Amino acid sequence: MHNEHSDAHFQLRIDNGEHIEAKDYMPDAYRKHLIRQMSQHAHSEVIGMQPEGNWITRAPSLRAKQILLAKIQDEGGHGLYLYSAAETLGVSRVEFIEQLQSGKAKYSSIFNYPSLNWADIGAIGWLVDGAAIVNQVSLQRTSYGPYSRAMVRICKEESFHQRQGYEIMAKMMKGTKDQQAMAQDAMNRWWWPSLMMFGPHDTDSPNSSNAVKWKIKRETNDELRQKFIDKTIPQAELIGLTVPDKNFKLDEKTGHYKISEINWDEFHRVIEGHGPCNKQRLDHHIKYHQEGEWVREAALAYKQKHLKKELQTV
Ligand code: BYC
Repeated sequence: MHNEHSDAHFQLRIDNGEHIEAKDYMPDAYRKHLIRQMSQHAHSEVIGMQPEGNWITRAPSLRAKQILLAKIQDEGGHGLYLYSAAETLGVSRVEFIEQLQSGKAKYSSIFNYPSLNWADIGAIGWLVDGAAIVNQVSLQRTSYGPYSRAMVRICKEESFHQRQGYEIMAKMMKGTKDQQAMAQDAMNRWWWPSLMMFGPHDTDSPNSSNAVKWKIKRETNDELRQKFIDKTIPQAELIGLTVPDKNFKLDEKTGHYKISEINWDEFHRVIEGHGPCNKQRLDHHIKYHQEGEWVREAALAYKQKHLKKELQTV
């Protein structure tokens, strides 16, 4: 029999497909790995509200505005579920925000690209949420219970997000020549960065071997990227969009599409802080976080007042 507080017992539980819960024994490295990944994930949801928020006031109809508002609000909610789930690992929300704002913690590379026009809102929903959902469906079976349960809720909303983006793209492709050109231009700009969302190739992914051993990742970066490619290329073709890759080809034998090599220099530049919008995204977060200080103070004062009252009545 293994000691319940041993790494061997922990690995046995993982191998048996059990969920690990907040108060269960876990190796320090497992805890650290999750804190890193889950907080990055939460930051991505929240920072991801910015490129879309840019178009709320300029949505082309009331219907489009309502849908976009609801979607962005969902993303804020996803951030909330994920921060709460990550806090069960012993790090506070305040610390997570400090790590984000100081540049110590990452968020998804994709949100460092600008949203230049309405077609970009279509491309973000279709491609960015589309890539996210492939990853997140897999994460529903991740080994850490609170992360897995957060993912189940998030996936329900994310599939609606993907569809709203695809609907925008399909509508523009049925529109005027200018609208079609806008949709194609958005596809050209968002296609490659969306593929980068899955992270480096498996052979260049330092965190993958532990993630797979501990069943934090149920599928690898390359496996998930391939799923996304296979699903998305036929969707593009169906509405008349051209995939911006001269070499992409369906391999009839495997049923998988082959694509050109991703520009990994660009990926590394962006995750190291030198993408087109890294500074803008962080500056914006810091500014509005500071402006919201009074709301946090008021909420805390309200909580303390009521706690005092409760204690007096005990
Ligand atoms: N961007 O060893 P690897 C959304 C980093 S939001 C930035 O493969 P790992 C939405 C990686 O962190 C949902 N950094 O790492 C919201 C590592 O550096 P560190 C977004 C990246 O963790 C609003 C290094 O590269 N989804 O849907 O095993 C509007 C080596 O990589 C990226 C998530 O956040 C990247 N793309 O695998 C619309 C998914 N890729 O940390 C939509 C959750 C890699 O050692 N995260 N890096 O300094 C994951 O599934 C995994 O963390 C990753 C990377 C697949 C991203």
